Amino acid sequence: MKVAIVCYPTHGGSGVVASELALGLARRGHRVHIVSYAVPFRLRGFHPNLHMHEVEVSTYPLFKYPPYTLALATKLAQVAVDEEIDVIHAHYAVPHAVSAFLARQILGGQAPKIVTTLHGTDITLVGADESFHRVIKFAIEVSDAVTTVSEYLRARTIEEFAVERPIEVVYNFVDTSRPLRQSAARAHWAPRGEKILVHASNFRPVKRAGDVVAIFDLVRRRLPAKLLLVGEGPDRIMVRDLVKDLGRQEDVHFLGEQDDLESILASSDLLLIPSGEESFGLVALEAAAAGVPVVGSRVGGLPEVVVHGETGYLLPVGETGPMAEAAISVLSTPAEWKRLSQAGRKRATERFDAASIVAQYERVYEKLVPLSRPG
Ligand code: GMT
Repeated sequence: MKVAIVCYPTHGGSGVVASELALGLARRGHRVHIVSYAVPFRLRGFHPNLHMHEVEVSTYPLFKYPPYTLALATKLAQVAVDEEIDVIHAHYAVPHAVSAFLARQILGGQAPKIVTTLHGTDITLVGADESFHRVIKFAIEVSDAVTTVSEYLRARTIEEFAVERPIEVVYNFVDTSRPLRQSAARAHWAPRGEKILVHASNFRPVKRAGDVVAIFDLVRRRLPAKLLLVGEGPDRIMVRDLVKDLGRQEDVHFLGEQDDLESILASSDLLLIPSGEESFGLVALEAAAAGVPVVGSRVGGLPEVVVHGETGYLLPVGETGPMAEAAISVLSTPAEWKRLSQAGRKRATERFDAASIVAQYERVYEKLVPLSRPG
């Protein structure tokens, strides 16, 4: 099978999932073409069966907004013809699924099939915006197959867009066969055996990074601990000010964007994810796979990833006090920490492993592409 994967190249979960899917498909012998405005960070370097196609957008004084959607559609049409693509797999509806549709219209009868994977904010935030609503509904309706990353997101998509077409849930995944590597984080940031709490996000308001600091402050009053903040985004300055106001500068460390999140998670004791909205929460799964218990909010698709009381604790959005109590209890009771850690790793391996989920995507493609096609 020849697949073109369209995704964002950034550190967000949709780009990570698309990149890991590309690697998984390539390992299984498919020819995979990544189409994006830059090489996704997980795909730098050489990977057999994997090919990069960077989209460039021409600038012209008339363009206040460079027309990326059109440049992407043109690139997809070109790659589809040159590489005899069977399936275009668009990750994130805006604008990827729309550009894929345009490419299909350009190509007519010879066009590849379109699979659209909805990731979350393309439905819940961007999609709910009046200026995009109709075009996203259209892109969902005209795709040959649509998947969502959780049951929650499937239900939300049907409700938000009143779509009647079938939508399949294909969960996000982690490669649990990769050996766990610790980073130098523990020795460097917690030399006296302090507990390490970690938060990784794009620091947008939906992540409620202020709550992360509030929870940590309560934990720190009760036990020696450090907080590692991974990622960049608009709320970072607010968070830095909050840390200062609370006098926690010594204990909170801003790591910025990190390519090797896995090893930072593997060096941590607890993940905080108190988001106001989360269709899946990929980092919660990555933490569980690394044997790290999770404390967060009971919202969106997170309960499908984190089992309350079994692999972590989920509490109502904004309840930083109870979240801190849960964190303190987990961190100060070694048997409890171990129980959650082992159950999280087991669940990640059994339910969300790359091998089975990549095979599930393969089946989505195979339903659309006649077996007789070459490749
Ligand atoms: O908009 C974002 O927050 C980023 C977006 C992304 O591109 O990573 O996150 C969404 O997709 C992830 C991968 O499927 C999910 O794990 C996240 O839960 C989802 N974010 C939200 O729903 C807020």
